[in-house]
Amino acid sequence: MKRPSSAYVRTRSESQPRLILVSNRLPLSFKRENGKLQTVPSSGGLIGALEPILKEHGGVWVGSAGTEDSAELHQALHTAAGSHSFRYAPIILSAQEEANYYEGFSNEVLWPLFHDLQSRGVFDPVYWDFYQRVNRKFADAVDDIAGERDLIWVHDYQLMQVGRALRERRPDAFLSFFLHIPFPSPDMFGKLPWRREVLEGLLDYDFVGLQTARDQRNLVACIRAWIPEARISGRGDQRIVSTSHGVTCIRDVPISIDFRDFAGAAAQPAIAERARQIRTQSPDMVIALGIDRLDYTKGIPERLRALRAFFRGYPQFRRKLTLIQVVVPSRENIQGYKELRSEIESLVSSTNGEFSEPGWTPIQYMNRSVPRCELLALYRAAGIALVTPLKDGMNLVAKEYCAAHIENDGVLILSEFAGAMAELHNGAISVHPYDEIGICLALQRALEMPAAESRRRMLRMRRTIRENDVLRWRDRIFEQMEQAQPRIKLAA
Ligand code: ADQ
Repeated sequence: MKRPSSAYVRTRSESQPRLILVSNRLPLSFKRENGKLQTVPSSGGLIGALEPILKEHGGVWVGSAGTEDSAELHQALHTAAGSHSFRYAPIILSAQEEANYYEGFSNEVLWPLFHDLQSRGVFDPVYWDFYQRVNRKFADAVDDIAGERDLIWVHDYQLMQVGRALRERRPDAFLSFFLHIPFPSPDMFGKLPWRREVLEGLLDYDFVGLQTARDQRNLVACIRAWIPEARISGRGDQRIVSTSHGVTCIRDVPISIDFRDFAGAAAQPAIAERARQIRTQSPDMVIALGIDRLDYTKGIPERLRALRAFFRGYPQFRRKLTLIQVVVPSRENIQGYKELRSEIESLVSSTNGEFSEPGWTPIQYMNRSVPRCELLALYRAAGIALVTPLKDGMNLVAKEYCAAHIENDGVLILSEFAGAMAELHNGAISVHPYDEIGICLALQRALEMPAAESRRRMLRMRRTIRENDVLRWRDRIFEQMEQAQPRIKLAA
C-alpha cells in the first residue's frame, strides 16, 4: 500500500509526490460572450478552502469545466494556472451527463437527502446509472494523470464512487476522501435505494474525512446497519472499518478558513473605509448580514419570514435594524432553485412593502456574487450576522464573519444545525432555523447585548477559528492519513 508522504505537511519539493485533488468542478468556469471564451472564477466553500492548499503544494486539480472541449479552453486553463506549481485537468461532461449526474443524482438525490430534506429527492434510477458512469470517467482521468506515489484526494458527495472505480485499477493506491456536506442519520440515509452501494464505495477509500463528530457517528451507524459484516473498531474521533475489501479510517476533521489571510485583508484601510461608508448609508441602524449561496438548505425564506415577524412583533426595533441579504446565484438550471429565488424575492418585496419608510428599507437584497473586498467590507460593517441554515456541513460564512471582526465586536446568530456550531457554541447565539419566535428573541438579544458581552463572545470565537484554521485542517488531515492503517487485503 502506498502511504502519503509526510512531505505533504511541509512544502513539497520536486522529488516529492504530488497532490491530485479531485472535485466536481474546477475553481473556475467558462462562458462565451460574443463568441469569446470568458473565464469566471467560482466562489464557494470547497474552493476557498482547497485553492490555497494546492497553490502551496503544487499538483493537479481534476474537475469538470463544463461541456465545451476546445483548444481555447485548454489554453485558458493553462493561462489561469499561470506560474503556480499546479495545473488544471478538465473533465469534459456531455450535456446529458451534466443533467443526470450533476443536476440529477448529485443535486436532486444526494444533496436533499444528506441535508435531511428527503421529500425533495427524485430517486430516478437513470440518475444513479449516470452517477456511476461519470464517477468512472473521473477515475479514468485520475488514473491517467496520477503517478504511483501521488496522493489522490477526492472531494465531496458528487464523487463518492470514484474510489470504487479507481480501486479496481489501483488496488494498492492510497485513496482519500473528504465529505463537505453532512452525513445523514440511518433513518434518512436508509431512504436511498442504493444505500449499500454508496457505503461500499466509501469503504474503497483508505481515509474518509467528515466535518463533525455527528457526521462520523451517522456514517458509522449506517455502515453497521447496511454492511453488517463490517468490523468496526476504534473510538472517539477515529473509527476503523474492516471488510473483505480492506480497511478504512473514518475521522471528523472540521474544515475552516485561512484566518490570518482573512483578518489581514479585513484590516486594510480601504476595507475599513468601505465598511464605514456602508454604515453611513444606514445611519443609527444596526446592519444584520446574510450571505449565502442560493440554496434551500441555507434557510433564506425561513430567515426572511422570521425577520418579518420581528418587525411585526417588536415595532420598537423598526428603523433600528436593516438586513443586507446577499445571495450568490447557484444551480440555476434546476427548477427548484428558480422557484426558491422567486420565493425570496417575493418575501423581500412584501416585507419592504409592509414596513419601508423614507430613510429606512428593512431588507437590502443583492442577487449576485460580490468581490472579496466588498464581502470583507460587508462583514466588517455588519453588527449582526444571521447564519441560519436548515442544515449545513460546516458554513464558512460564520467563520469568515468572525475573522473579519478584527475589533472583536459583532454578534453571530448561528443555526444549531450548522456544522460550525460544534466549534462556535462558545460565542454564538444559537437558534433553531425553523423557530420564528426563537429567531426574534435572538435578534432582540443581539440588539440589546452589552458591548462587553459581545466582545467576550467574539474573542472566544476568533480564538477558536485562529487556532483551527484551514492550514491546521490540512496538517491534521495529512497527519491522520499518515496514521491511517495500511490497506490490508483480508482473505474473503
Ligand atoms: P457551500 O455550501 O458553498 O459549501 P459555505 O461554507 O457557506 O458553503 O461557503 C460559501 C462561500 O461562498 C464562502 O466562502 C462565502 O464567502 C462565499 N460566498 C457566499 N456568498 C457569496 C457572494 N454573494 N459573493 C461572493 N462570495 C460568496 C460546502 C458545504 C458547506 C461547507 C463548505 C466547505 O455546503 O457546509 O462549509 O462546503 O467545506
